[in-house]
Amino acid sequence: MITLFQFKPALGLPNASPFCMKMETYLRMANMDYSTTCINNPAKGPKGKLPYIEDKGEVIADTSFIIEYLENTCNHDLDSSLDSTEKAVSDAFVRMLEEFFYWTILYSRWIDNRYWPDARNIFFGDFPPLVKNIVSNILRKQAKRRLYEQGIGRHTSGQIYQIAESNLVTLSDYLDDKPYFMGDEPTKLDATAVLRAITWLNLTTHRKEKSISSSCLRCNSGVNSTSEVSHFSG
Ligand SMILES: N[C@@H](CCC(=O)N[C@@H](CS)C(=O)NCC(=O)O)C(=O)O
Repeated sequence: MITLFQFKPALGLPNASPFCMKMETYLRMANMDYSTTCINNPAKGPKGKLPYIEDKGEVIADTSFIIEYLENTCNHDLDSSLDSTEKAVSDAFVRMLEEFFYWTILYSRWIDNRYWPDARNIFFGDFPPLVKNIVSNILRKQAKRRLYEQGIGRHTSGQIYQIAESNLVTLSDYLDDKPYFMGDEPTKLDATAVLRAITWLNLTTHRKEKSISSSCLRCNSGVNSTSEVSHFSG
């Protein structure tokens, strides 16, 4: 049986990590037999990030490579109904969400002073107070450096939320009134995109971040219309 290694549930979600949510949703959508093991420290993973899986003694990290592995070994492809142009569009959306939108979530959780105290309590609540302060401050500095190196950390807070909003609008516009992002059937993009919108919606509702509320509402209708996928997220 596949074991999925991921963070424990947080923020009222099965997982605060959009990548862990994507992976577990994919496993559910593909009807695979799996169990989960919660770990706190991503450094324990083979690539220093979560999630990763173990299957028949093999350890695989990174959601893209995990999905590729599962497609090859289990002969199951959620995108089998897509032609090559549709696959290209889907891939571009996945990249937008994972390589671009992701950083705006990271900024809001780890850097924005308005939300950091809450995020710190949620993510480090189980640590003794001294360890909580030391570890969280080290990781916050690391997040700041990564955001700066990626480039998004050089923008103002307003510009970063503007990017988040424009990504959500793009997603919402493409979903339009279709049942799923790529048409009538759920595909890999639904596992990636809907869950990301839910992660964001959950945080913004929690934080009452007004500047992106209109996009969230639009995405919310998308999330509702793809409720079958939301259901897979547990
Ligand atoms: N490309 C990876 C990204 C995974 C990722 O960024 N995971 C984050 C949690 S959302 C993580 O473990 N970060 C810990 C770190 O960077 O130190 C995937 O698709 O699995």
